[in-house]
Amino acid sequence: MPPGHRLLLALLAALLLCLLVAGLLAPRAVGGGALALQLGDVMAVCRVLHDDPVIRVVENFMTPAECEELVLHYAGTLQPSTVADDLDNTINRPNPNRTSWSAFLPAGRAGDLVERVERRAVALTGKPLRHMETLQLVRYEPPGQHYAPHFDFFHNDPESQRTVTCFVYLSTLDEAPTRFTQLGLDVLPRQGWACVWDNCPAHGRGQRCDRRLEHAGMPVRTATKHGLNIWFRSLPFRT
Ligand SMILES: O=C(O)CCC(=O)C(=O)O
Repeated sequence: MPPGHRLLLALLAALLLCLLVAGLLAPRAVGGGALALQLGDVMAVCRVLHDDPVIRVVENFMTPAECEELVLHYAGTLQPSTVADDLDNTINRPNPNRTSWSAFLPAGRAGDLVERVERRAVALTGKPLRHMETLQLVRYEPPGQHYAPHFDFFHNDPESQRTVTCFVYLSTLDEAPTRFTQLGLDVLPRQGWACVWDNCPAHGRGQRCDRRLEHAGMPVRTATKHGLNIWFRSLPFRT
C-alpha cells in the first residue's frame, strides 16, 4: 500500500477511535428525561427532580455493597452530630435541631472506596477535589432522630461558602425523606442514590445563597437511616 494511503488509514482509525471514546463518555439519554453518566468508575443515571432551583437525583452513585462497606467500616467512629455556629462557621456544636450521629472520613487514598466516591462526586459536580470538605457519614436512629429544616450554606457568608451539596443515601427507607420545605419536595432514601444541588449558584457575584433550598432530614420512625454528606466550598478546603 502506498505510504500516503497508510497515513490516511491511520488518520481515519484515529478519528473513529476519538468518536467512539467521545460517544462512550458523553451523557446519553436513557428515557424519562434521564441521562446515563460515566462518573469515574461507575455508570450512573441522573434525573432532574426540580427545575428551579435545580435538584438532581443520581441513581447508582454507589453500589449497595459499597454503601454497606462504608457504614460498617466507620460505625465505630460515630459521634453526636454538630452544627456550625451562625456567626463563626469554624465553630461546631451539638444542637437539638440535629440529633443524629456523624463521623468524618479520612481523605481517600489511591484506589480505596472513599477516593473512588470522591472522584465520582468531582465528576458529577464539576468541582475541584481540593474544594471538597471531608466526607461526613451520618446515622439517624429510630425513633425520632432528625435534622430540622436548615440551609447547608453558612449564615455568616464567609468567602469560602459551602456551595454544592451531594447527599448520598446509604440505606433504603420508606420514611424519613429529605424534605425541601419551600418546594414541597420529598426525596426518599434509596440506597446508593445521590441528591445534588447548588446552594449558592451566584456566589461571588454579589448574590445571596438560595433560601428556597432549605431542607430537613425528616425523623426516622422505625428504621435506621445512613447517609453521606459531600459538600464543596467555593474556595479550596483541602491542601
Ligand atoms: O438526612 C437528610 O435527608 C438530609 C441531611 C442533611 O440535610 C444534612 O446532613 O445537612
